Amino acid sequence: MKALFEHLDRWRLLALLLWALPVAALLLLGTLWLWQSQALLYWVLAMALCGGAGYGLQAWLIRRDRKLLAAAATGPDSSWPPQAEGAWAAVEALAGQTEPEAWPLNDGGRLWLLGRNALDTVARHYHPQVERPLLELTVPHTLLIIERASRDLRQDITEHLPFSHRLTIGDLLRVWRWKDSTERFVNVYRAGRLAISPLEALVSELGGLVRGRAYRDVGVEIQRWLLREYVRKVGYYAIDLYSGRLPLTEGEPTAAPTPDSRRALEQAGEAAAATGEPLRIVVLGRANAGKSSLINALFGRLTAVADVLPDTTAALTPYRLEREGLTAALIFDTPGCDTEWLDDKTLRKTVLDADLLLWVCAAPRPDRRLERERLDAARAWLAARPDRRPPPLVVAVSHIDQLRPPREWQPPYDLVNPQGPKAENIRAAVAAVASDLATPVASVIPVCLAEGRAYNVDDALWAAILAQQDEAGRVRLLRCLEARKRLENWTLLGRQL
Ligand SMILES: Nc1nc2c(ncn2[C@@H]2O[C@H](COP(=O)(O)OP(=O)(O)O)[C@@H](O)[C@H]2O)c(=O)[nH]1
Ligand SMILES: [Mg+2]
Repeated sequence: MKALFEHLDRWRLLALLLWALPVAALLLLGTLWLWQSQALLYWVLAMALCGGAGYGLQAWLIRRDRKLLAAAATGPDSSWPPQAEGAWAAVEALAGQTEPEAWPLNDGGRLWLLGRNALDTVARHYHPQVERPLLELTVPHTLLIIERASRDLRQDITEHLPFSHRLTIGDLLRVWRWKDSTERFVNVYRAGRLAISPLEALVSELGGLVRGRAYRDVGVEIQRWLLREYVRKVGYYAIDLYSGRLPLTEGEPTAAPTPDSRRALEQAGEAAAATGEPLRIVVLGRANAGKSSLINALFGRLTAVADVLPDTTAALTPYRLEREGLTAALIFDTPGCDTEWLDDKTLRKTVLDADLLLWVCAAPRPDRRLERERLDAARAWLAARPDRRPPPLVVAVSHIDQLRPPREWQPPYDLVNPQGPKAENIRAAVAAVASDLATPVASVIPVCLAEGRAYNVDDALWAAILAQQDEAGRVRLLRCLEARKRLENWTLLGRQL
């Protein structure tokens, strides 16, 4: 502005004034006329009304913008493991504290520091015992986080800020710079005007105050949003990285089967090369509970060997399950959890490799202490891995046809409003199993698995499995990412050496 005045000599200024004088006189004369015709009060009132309405509208617009910006904020990912919750809360807290005054957009150094703070917040959450946790991050990963965060931010800005494709950082900063220089000039102008026409000056002063604040508010609002989004984005990808979801190599982690599943697919007589990673459904329960029968019932034909003899399944046996509505899956038959074939080590590996657990529990065998112990052990192993999601659990209560009265078997039974002793006993068995195994009743399904008498498998049990499919998919993703990271570490090392 100073430079502008240097170029304007005094004569030019006078010419400008002469141009402006008639218009300025109009204001003065208008006020005089209003005064003379005693309409000044009405005019002031109308002015106040319009001003008030304008102010209200502006306030509403700002609130709406604020809401839109808030809605455009990055949120946590639903497929993150439980451990990520705390990390995300820390990122949100940091974003909430970030104010444009402290982090000017034109200061690259400060912005880099803000990004580092966000990274540090997440790193500290995952390595609380390390003094400088940021140093635990590898260089390629740090660069990858910043690259992803910037790419996302660019997309968000283009989508959510009107005219953002024409908006530059300079435009945003100018809001701040203008504030200072314009204020200085305006003050001079104000003083002069106050001397000429006090009332008009007062009114326009108020209007100016309102307009100026609203304009500045929008600018500040956008800057605040940008800064907070920046923090959230960096935090988001940092959590992604620590959750094992940000591998350095491209491609979907579930696109190819893991080495384990590849072997299982081959065992199930399937060409593994053509498929992605299948959902891994594991059937667990005591010997003779009906695990093999459950698999047969799901297939609708004899697949697994079901026997009256204590246990014929000595090892994990995979079968390829293909049914409408279900993504490609492998279903594993297991030895009874009360046999020597399924020791702690095997059970632990089995549940950590599972995306969905199907627990089969025989209704007429009331002692479920041992089952509960093994299930609780499995829960503890899963809980000790907060970087993974625990597989959902569906419980099938089998042998309900043998519940009292044993001779009666006339399905279907209405278990919501049980009529007669059979239905009542089935309902009681479901409640007992739910409480004995500490699972919600909704995930306990009564079934009959005897050959030729299958009941409730294709409808209720299948529906319960399908209802867990999405969650099982999230479990699978984290499982695959871990497998891939293990592979990646080796292949990258191989390439670098
Ligand atoms: N009556 C009846 N028999 C069943 C039921 N489920 C399984 N069985 C029988 O129980 C025996 C053991 O079943 P199996 O599937 O081999 O049990 P697993 O050891 O858990 O695999 C077999 O003879 C099955 O036919 C059921 O719901 N009702
Ligand atoms: Mg069996």
